[in-house]
Amino acid sequence: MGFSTDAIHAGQKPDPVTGAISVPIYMTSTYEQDELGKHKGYEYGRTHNLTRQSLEANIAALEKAKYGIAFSSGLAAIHNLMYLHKPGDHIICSDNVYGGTFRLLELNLKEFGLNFSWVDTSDIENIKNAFTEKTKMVYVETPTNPMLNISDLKAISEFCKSKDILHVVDNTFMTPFFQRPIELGADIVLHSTTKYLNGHCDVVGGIILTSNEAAHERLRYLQNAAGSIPSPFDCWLTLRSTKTLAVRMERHNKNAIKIAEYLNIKFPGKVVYPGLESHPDHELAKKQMSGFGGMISVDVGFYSEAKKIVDSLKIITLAESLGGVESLVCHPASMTHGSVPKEDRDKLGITDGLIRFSVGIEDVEDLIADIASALQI
Ligand code: P1T
Repeated sequence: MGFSTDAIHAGQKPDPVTGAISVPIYMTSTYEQDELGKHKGYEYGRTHNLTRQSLEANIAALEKAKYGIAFSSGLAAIHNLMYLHKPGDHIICSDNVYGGTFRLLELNLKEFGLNFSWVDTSDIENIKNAFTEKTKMVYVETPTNPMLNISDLKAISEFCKSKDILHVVDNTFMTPFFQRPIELGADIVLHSTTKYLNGHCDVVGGIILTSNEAAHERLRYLQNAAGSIPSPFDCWLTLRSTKTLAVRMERHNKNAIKIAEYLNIKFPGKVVYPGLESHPDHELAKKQMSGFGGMISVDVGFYSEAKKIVDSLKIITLAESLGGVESLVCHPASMTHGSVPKEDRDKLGITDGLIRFSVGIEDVEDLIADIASALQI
């Protein structure tokens, strides 16, 4: 099936009782059992929910995975994933990840005995050099948040297979519409569904996708044990949103290309967007992604200049998060990546002059006019 056919139909059958086309929102915490020891496969809301199962099957089909496990947030998914480890285990991570991911792993889970190496995964030699006998996982964001660094997923998967360790990819920025890491050999994909998959800035959620039987079984057990489930209503909203993922992503991409080109005239050499030829991994991006997405970062020089611009934008809204139909702008150093130490931020390029655009699907002429007027103030 094609992507949109799966997006609209996978995981969803008309309701057997009424024929309702839209999957019902099963708002129930528990289920009647037929008799002691006999039930319909549904025991308790934390463990089983049909609206959630529909969402899981839907996104699994899009990522070409056998299984999906939906969570209450992207970070809940990442937290659950890390329960796969034991004290002493070592994980190699992209040095630039969402600030909240860094905070969870380096500032919290490290206290439970996990060890993390933060390396530039866009150069596989750095992964090879960081590998030790204790390494159990390579955790990659590509493109990274907010510097949009690109890692070679096929090469990393081959390395992970040769060492018998898990390769995990946070695919939030690309979505399966533009990039499918499991097809490139990754073991596990995860998303903050808060972003493009839900796409309307009205749900916080996460999901893990995998075809690895052992990882799936353990992660599902751990989710039930730890309890970070999404509400049936949030699952329904996200399921409704994936139906339009293809058309939204095409428009995000089209608008972002135009805005990146416009910004590149105003700030030559300071715009980071995988679709620009000036991006150091533009060729790799073209090879492993079928589009460049809606995220753009630009270094405007100083904090004062960044503040002036973000405060002056009118349509493009100053806010954390990304991936919604509405355009947003943020200042990563003080917002999304505030918990990354300043010297690390500076090394990564997350300077006080960096601003990040999440380009929405409004009329691009209006977005460019908004930026043009903010630059004139
Ligand atoms: O916010 P939550 O649903 O818990 O997802 C965390 C997360 C995970 N991975 C990536 C790549 C992300 O960008 C995020 C969340 N990011 C933002 C809130 C942000 O503004 O960048």
